[in-house]
Amino acid sequence: GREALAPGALVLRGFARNQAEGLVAEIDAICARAPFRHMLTPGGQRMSAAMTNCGPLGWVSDRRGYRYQAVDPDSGKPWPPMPGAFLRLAADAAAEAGFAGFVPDACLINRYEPGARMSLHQDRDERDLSAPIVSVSLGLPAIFLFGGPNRSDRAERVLLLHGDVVVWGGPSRLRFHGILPVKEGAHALLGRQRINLTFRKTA
Ligand code: MD5
Ligand code: FE
Repeated sequence: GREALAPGALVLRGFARNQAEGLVAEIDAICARAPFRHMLTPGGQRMSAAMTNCGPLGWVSDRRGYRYQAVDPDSGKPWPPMPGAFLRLAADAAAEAGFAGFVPDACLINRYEPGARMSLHQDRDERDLSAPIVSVSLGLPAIFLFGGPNRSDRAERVLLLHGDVVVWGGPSRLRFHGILPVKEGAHALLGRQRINLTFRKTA
């Protein structure tokens, strides 16, 4: 089913569920070459979600700030290529939301173990803010905080489950958002983790 969360924000419930095993196999291959790591915020805090990337560009954070770069700072090598199945899924989901021709150049992969969270933030490191972000939830459930254009706006809570895909575009592209601490649990395919793929057009 499809649920309009807000102008520009579309939830596609279970859109990726029947491809999840294939996606997990691709994630395993990616993290064999570019392992999950806990990046530091510019303020020096270790992020509780572990991250890696695939595609031409990857999101990185360290004491110098946030940015997209072609090289994994841990290995000095390019990020693993974006699997064809990732590109197709992202384009198919974006098309459902009216964004035909979405070709992401970055896929940030977030891994949340129980207790991990993501505090309220905006995604604004991308050059072209007219392109949507497509996010794919796998594994343990999470409560997504969907705020407004200002940090102080009250946030709505949205439960995201294994296989759910959300397209964040238009007026929802710059809303504040976050993830509450993931609850303890075990998922049949992914065990004690939630993985979120975020597809972005950054350049
Ligand atoms: C997650 N990741 O579940 C989320 C999914 C991140 C991040 O927030 O930055 O890695 S992406 C959610 C998103 C993206 C762009 C806009 C909005 C939400 N929004 O307007 O609410 O790990
Ligand atoms: Fe974000």
